[in-house]
Amino acid sequence: MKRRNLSQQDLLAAAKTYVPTGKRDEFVVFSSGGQSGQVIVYGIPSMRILKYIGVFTPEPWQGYGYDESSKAILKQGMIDGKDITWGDTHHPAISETQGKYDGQFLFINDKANPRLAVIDLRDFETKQIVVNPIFKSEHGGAFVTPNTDYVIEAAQYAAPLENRKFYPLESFNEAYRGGVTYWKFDRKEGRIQPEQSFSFELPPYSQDLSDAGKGPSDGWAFTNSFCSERYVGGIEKGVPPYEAGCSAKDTDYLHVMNWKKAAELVAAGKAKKINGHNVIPIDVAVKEGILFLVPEAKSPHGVDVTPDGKFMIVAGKLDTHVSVFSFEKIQAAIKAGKFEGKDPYGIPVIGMRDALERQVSLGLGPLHTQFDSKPCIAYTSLYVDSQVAKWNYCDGKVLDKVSVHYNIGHLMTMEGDSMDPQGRYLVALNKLAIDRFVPVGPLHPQNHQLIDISNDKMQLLYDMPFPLGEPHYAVAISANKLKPFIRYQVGTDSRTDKRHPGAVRAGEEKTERKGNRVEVFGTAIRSHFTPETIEAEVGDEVVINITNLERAEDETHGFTVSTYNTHASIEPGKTVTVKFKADKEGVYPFYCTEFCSALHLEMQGYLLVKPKGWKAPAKAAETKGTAYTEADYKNQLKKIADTQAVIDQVVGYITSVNYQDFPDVVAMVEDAQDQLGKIPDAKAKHEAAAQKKDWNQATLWAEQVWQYQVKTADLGLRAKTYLEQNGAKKVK
Ligand code: CUK
Ligand code: CUA
Repeated sequence: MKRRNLSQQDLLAAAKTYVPTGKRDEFVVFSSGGQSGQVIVYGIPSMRILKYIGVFTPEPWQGYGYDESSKAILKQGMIDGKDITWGDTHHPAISETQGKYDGQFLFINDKANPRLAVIDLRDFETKQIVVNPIFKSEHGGAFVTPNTDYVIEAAQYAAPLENRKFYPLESFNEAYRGGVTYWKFDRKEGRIQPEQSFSFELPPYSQDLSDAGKGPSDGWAFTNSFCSERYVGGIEKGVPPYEAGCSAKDTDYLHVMNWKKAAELVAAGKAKKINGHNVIPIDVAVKEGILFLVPEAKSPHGVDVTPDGKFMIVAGKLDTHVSVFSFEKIQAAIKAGKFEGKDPYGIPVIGMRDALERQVSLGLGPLHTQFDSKPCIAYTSLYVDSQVAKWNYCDGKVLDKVSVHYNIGHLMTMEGDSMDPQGRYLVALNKLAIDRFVPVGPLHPQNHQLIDISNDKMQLLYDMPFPLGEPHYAVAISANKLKPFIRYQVGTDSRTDKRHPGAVRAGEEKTERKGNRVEVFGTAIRSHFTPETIEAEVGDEVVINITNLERAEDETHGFTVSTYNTHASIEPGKTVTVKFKADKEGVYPFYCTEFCSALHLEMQGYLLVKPKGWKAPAKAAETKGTAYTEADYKNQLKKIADTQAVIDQVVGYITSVNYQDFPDVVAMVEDAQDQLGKIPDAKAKHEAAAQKKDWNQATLWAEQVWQYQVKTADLGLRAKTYLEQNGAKKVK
C-alpha cells in the first residue's frame, strides 16, 4: 500500500475486481464499439477485454471483409449500391425468452446508416445486416420484444420515407416523416425476415430511444421524441439553430404503440408499401386504435420499462426530473377515450397528468435508467452532474449518489433492462475521460467505470479506458448463460451456418481449372496446407477454399496470399474461401497467419502467377537443396524411435484414465489419431527410397514421419495436462 500510495479503500476495490489467472468473470458485457462499427466484449468484474466482433466494419483478424462469406455479410449493408465500411453503433440488445436474457443472439444498430445487425452468440459472428428500407437515420434500436419476435428500430432525424426523393425543407411538415420499424426475427433461422417486418409511419418528431413493454405491457412499445416542435433550422440564413428551436416547447411526445395489433393489421393487408416495405400509415394506426401520444418533459432521452412491466421511466435532458408513467393509467385513459386533444396529424394525446405515476427530482441531465435485482430500485445517469443516482421508483425516494468521471451517458446493470435484473454491478459509460488516464493525444479514450451496487452505498471500483469509439450502450449477461461452440462441424460456412460447398475431407484436396478460373479445394492442419503450390496464369480468377481439419480447441489457422489483400481466419472445422483476380505476374508466398504450432512459420506455400502461355522447359531443372546421406537417414530413424517412446508413454497414461468423459480430450485424441494415421504412407515412402539408396527422399520422408509424430506428441501432452488438471480418474 505504502509503496504504491494506495488507500485501504483502493485495496478493497482491487480485491473486488481481481480475477486470478485461470478463473473467469461472472458476467460478460457486449458493448457498442461506437464509431468503430464493432462490438467489444469484456468481462465483469475484471474489465478484461475478451473480443472485438466485426459488425459494420471490416475486421482483419477474423477475416471479416477479407474472405468471401463475410464479404457477403458486409455487402448486405450496402446502401444505394455503395459500400459503407463503418457504422455508428449505439444500442446492443441480447435476445430474450419471456423477458429474460437467453444468450442466443445479439442485435446492434447503426445510427448513421440506418442498419441493424444480427450476431449469433454460438460463435460471436455477425450473420446478417439489414438496411432500414425507409429511414435515412435511426437511433432507437436495437430493443427486443420479450420473446424476441421483433427487434425495434426507431428513426431519428425525419426525412422523406421514399428513397432518393427530394422534398424541400419548406415541406417538412407534409413530406418528412419519422417512424418505428419492427423487424421480424426468426429465431430458428437466426435471421431477420424483412418481408414480414413492418413500420409505423410517425410524424416528423425526431423519434428517439424506445423500449418494449413486458409482462402487463407486453404487446406494446414506447418511443420518445425530441423536437416535436418540428423546427427547421438554418443558421447560415440567420435563422436560430436547431438546438434553440428544438427545445422551445415545454413538452415532447412519448409514442405508445400496440405492435401486436399492428402485426395483425399487416397480416390482414392494411399496410401500404413504401420502397417495397410494409408501412402502417398514421391515419390507419389512429383509426385502429394502436397509436397514442403522451406529453413528456422536454427533450427527453431514455425511456426504460421497469422489470415488472408496469411503468415507463422517461428522463429529460433539460429537466431535473424523471417521469414515471403508468401503463395502467395510460390504458385506462385509452379505454375511457379520455384525451386532451389531438396532435396536428390526428393522433390522440393522453393528458400528461392522466398518465403520470410520479415525478422525481434526481439532478441535472438525467438520461438513462437501469434496474436492480432488488424491487423498485433504479439507477439513473445524470449527464450534467456527472453522477449516478440510486432511487426508488415505487416511493420516489432518492437513496444514494456517486460521482463518475465524466459526463455519463448510458449506464448498465447486470441484465438490468430485462425482467430479471441480476444486481451486483453497474457500469457507467462516460463520455469524457479528461484526466483519468495517461494522456494519448487530444483524442481521449472513453471511460467505463465499474461500480459495486450490492450494498446500500454505491462504491466506485475501477476505470477502464475504452479505446475504440463512443460506446453508447452495453448489455451484460451472466457468463453461464452463454454456450459458445468450441469448434464447427467440419466443413461449415460460419456465415451461413450451412455446409460450405468448397469443403473437402483430408485426402480429397484438389485443384480444378475451368476456363480462366482456378479453384482450390484445400485443407489446413498442423503444419501444412494442402496443396502447397497453386499455379495460375495472369488474369485468372483464383478461388481458394480451405477447410481447417483440426478438432482441438483453439487450433485456428490463418491464410493470406502476399499483396492480394485477402485474409481468412479458419477456426477448427471452418471452411473459408478467398477469391481474387491474379492480375499480376509473379511469385506470391502464402502462409498461415496464426502461430499454430512449432512449425507454424513453415506452414507456407506459393502462388505462382505465370505469364500467359508460359511453358515449362523440356528438361525441368532439379530442385536444389541440401544433399542427404545414409548417415542422415539413420539419424532420422533414431529420432523416430525416441519420439515413439514418448508417444507410447503418453498414450499409456491417457488410456489408463477415463479420458472419454472429457469431450475436449476426445477431440484432441481424434486429432492425434489423424496425425498418426498419416504415418504409414510416409513410412512406406522413406523405406522404398532407402531401398533404392535415394537418401534424399528417404531422409525427407522420414522427417515427415517425425513431423506427424511431433504433432501427435504435442496433442498427447496437452491432453495429458488437461486430464491431470481436471481430475481424470484411473480406469482398469
Ligand atoms: S444514446 Cu448515447 S448517451 Cu445513442 Cu442511447 Cu443516450
Ligand atoms: Cu497454421 Cu500457423
